[in-house]
Amino acid sequence: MLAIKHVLTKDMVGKTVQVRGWIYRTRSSGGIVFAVLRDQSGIVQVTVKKGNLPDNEFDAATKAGIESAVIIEGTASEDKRAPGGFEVRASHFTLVAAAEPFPITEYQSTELLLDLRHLWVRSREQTAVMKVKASLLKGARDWFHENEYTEVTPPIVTGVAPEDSGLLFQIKYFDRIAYLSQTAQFYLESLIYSCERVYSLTPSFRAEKSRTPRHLAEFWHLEMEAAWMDNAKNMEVQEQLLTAMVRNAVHECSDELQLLKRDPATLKRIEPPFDRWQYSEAMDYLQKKGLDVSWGSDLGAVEERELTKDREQPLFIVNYPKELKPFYMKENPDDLRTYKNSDLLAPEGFGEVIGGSERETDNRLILERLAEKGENVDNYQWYLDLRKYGSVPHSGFGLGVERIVTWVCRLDHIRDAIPFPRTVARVYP
Ligand code: NSS
Repeated sequence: MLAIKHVLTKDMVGKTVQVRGWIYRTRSSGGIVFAVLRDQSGIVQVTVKKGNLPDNEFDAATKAGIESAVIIEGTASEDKRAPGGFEVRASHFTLVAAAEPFPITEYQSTELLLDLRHLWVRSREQTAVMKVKASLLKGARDWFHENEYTEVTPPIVTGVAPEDSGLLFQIKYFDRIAYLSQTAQFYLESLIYSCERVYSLTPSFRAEKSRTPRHLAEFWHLEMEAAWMDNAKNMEVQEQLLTAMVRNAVHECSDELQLLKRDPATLKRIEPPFDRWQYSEAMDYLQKKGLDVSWGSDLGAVEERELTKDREQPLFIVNYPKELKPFYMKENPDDLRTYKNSDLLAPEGFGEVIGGSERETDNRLILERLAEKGENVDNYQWYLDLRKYGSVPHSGFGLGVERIVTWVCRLDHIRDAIPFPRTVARVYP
């Protein structure tokens, strides 16, 4: 049995091959069926000609509709009219399982495709996105491994709210209330005292009520935390990691990227160091562009788009005002109004893909900030403990995997960066 992409070469011409997969499209004219077969590696045309195979197999081929599962034996041949320039001329056609009329046809509404997501994930675009995502993640894991980070496994059920507590999903946890994790950060912060450099890949949950093209209620979060690291080094890690991820995807998935109409050449040019702009510089720039912002304004989709739409390289925005960011960040001694943090914005208008910071080590400041937020300090005692027993400067960040996929694959909406998107409107299928 051969993967379809291995049939599509000059070397195979004239050889007998076996392929299997699902019928992608099919038409018949007279005594010939032209079926295009799909497997995980690609598509190939299969020509089934009456007389070249037993009659009952030819009959099966005429009846097999889209998404029927089949096994074909035949001769690999060159044919300029076939997609990819090659085809298989069938000598055997085995119908493994017939398909009922497939409910997805060429032009379908977004809603219908979401209702039929369990079937739509078979589409070539969705397959390509999943492959690119896997390749980005492999690039990340390889990079972390080469740089001596330990992969760790933090919990998903938690009692803390490191990010916006308004965005928590509450769950009934035996006879108590618990939350679905928004970030593994606090657990990673504990683990640096044993492993020093750690990372994790987990689902994170945010009860985002607004429908936007860049928010999911459940997303995959790639996070790292490192002891003895300041925010300058933290940003270097981010640009190196991101470049390694993109390079791996370009290397392994250039066909998939092209299928998604993303030119791999633009991604190949991603190269550190990325520019670093102070938050205040970003504000000046946006004001000059005519946006109604001033020092203290948050950067949303519109502002981030304006900052990045004409760029080919990602851009760091550093030292945000404290009001805009969570309580755990380290105060910036050069400007006490701000934290030692950064957001990394993807180019071409895509915007934020990573958020990172150096962490506050002064429990006095952390307690003040928790009190300001009205948080119950009891839930954070263990987090405060981390500063009592050999506390060290440390930093980390969180990378939104689907945000990266949206940019790398040039998708219009983040829901297409995950096979089963979870949003305010949808838990089915
Ligand atoms: O809220 S973040 O900016 N930062 C944190 O959660 C830190 N505690 C991470 C850390 O330092 N360990 O989220 C990080 C990234 C952000 O830049 C986005 O790329 C992504 O996570 N993110 C999301 N992706 C999809 N959907 C939603 N709702 C979402 N929220 C954040």
